[in-house]
Amino acid sequence: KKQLFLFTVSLLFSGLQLTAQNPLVTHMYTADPTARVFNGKLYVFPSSDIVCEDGKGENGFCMPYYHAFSTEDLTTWEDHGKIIDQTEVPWGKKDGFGMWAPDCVEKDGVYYYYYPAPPTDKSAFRRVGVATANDPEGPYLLENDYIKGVDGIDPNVLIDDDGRAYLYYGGGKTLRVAELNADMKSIKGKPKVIETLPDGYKEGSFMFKKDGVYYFTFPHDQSGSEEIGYATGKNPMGPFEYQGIIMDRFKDGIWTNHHSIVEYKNQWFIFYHHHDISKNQHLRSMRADSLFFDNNGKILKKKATLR
Ligand code: FUB
Repeated sequence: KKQLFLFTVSLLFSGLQLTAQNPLVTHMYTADPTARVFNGKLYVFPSSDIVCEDGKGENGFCMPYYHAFSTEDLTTWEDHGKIIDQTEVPWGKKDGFGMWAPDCVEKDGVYYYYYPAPPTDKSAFRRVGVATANDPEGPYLLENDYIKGVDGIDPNVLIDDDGRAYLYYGGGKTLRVAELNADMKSIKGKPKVIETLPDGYKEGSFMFKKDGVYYFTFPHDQSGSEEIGYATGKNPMGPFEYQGIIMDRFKDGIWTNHHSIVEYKNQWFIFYHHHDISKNQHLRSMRADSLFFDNNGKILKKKATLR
């Protein structure tokens, strides 16, 4: 099922300053948007919030499946429908409602979709699974088991210029990184805790590389809601030096924010979420805004364009 949605954001695109409307789609709740450019299109892979019933879900979230979205003009969005459902996860609880923030990357023509889910073996709060496809829109084939040695949420993958791939993930107060093997479905050695970041709860990290610099970005909470901050380094596994805040915390009753940063058609964007349709922090909507760097590569702080 394909549907088209119009959205407008405050962005500088193809030389035009457009004033437009966030959130990006309104026919369903979407959170944790990971934006990626594949084959000239901008794809977004969010998680999905639904209303929790009968005590389902965790931490107030009920998140049973993933959709994929794409656009070519940042105005018209196509919903490619459900690409993975919790009931299909071979190693996952079938009533888990715990399909939290995902990521998708491409290597040698194969699309690798990384997602967290609650395992039936109860060995962890979340494990991270991999699904593969020949097209970003699917169909995806789910691996029979989760990635051994990885225990956490919010997987994010960087494929470096030399072809080596790194898996970042979080949970609790720490963010971790492990190098992926060439199969993209297993890790080399033990994950490493990323240090030299600010104290407090951290999750939802997103790594990108620009002009040879590794930008390690992450939601961070010390006082009841998440701001998005970042650190930079010269190595994908750190060390990183904390640089400051990209987006301030919201002060209107939502605890989470979760973002990704991508360049599309010579403009950088930050994708994130807010609860501005529902006013319920467990029913979020994905959004986007343009993002800029100064001449020294520092990210200019972004104020969310709330409507
Ligand atoms: O969406 C569920 C969780 O909330 C995500 O995994 C976190 O990053 C936060 O957005």
